[in-house]
Amino acid sequence: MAEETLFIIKPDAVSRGLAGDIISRFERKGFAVINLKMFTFSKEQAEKFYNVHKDRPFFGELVSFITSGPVVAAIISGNNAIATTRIMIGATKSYEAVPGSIRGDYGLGFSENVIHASDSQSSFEHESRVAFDLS
Ligand code: FUP
Repeated sequence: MAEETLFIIKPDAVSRGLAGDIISRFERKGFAVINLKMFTFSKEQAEKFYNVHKDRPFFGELVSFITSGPVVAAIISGNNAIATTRIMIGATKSYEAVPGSIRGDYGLGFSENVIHASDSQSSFEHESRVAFDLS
């Protein structure tokens, strides 16, 4: 059944020129790109986006990193999009993510971990509203 999800190519990957490769991996997998946007998060927008983590000790670092440069946000559609995209991005710590996954192939960081993807329908709805400035 077709489902939509959101991913955000983070500032580390955009600055390294990896956005095209990463988008291409989702296209080759069979997903359709429904919406695509390059922008830089404001602090307020980032705090709203990561609201679920607001009481965590790493919240400040997370907001500071995601606002540090341009990101590329995409909404994609396809079978089982939310769970399949989470498999494709790999483990949170890039240095532990298996090669073949996006984090496993492109990164070594933890907070700087290449890509974000929604982990549920409710996070997709919240995150896509914030990233695409929808009300
Ligand atoms: P993920 O869903 O894989 O992006 O990971 P989480 O939702 O657990 O964490 C969100 C982001 O916070 C991750 F991209 C990495 C960052 N993070 C830290 O920087 N330090 C931590 O201790 C935990 C997460």
